[in-house]
Amino acid sequence: MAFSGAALAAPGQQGAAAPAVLLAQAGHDQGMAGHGHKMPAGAPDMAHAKVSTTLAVSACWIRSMPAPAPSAGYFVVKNTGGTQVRLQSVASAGYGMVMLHQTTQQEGMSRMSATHDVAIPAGGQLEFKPGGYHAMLEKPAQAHPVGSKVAMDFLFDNGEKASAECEVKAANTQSPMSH
Ligand SMILES: [Cu+2]
Repeated sequence: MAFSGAALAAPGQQGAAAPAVLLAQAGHDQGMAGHGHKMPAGAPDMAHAKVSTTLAVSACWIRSMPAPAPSAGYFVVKNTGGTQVRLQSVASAGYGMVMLHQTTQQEGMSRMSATHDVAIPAGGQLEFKPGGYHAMLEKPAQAHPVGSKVAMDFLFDNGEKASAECEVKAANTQSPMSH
């Protein structure tokens, strides 16, 4: 998990297994985005995904952590479509590397592990929240002060994508979106 300040200037140098995903706000013109992934042939790719009309991400926020700790992103994915869809990956121009993680409790210990293909039920929603699923945000492209907003893109296994503006909140934030 640890990364040094050098990673800020040279994203992708560390953690060679996962190349940096620096997705620009454009679509097809960004020919490099997404390439170099160890993705199975035929898997959807962010640059070519179309914006979904049935999948939406809301209430997105990022827990600001002091460097060199990675930050965590939380959000709600809503699926108004008629079929279950799986969230495959998350990308942000604000971070060199984004992974899907799940926090679980084992014998009283909290631990995080990488996860993939998180299912969003048809006509339902899934909340990524502290203590559960989250996006692990590593190698920030620049400092993201509390109160600033960072765009994130979400890629689903049906070849569609959604995006959200995520507000950076203080490290001690517990549940700012509680409802
Ligand atoms: Cu994590």
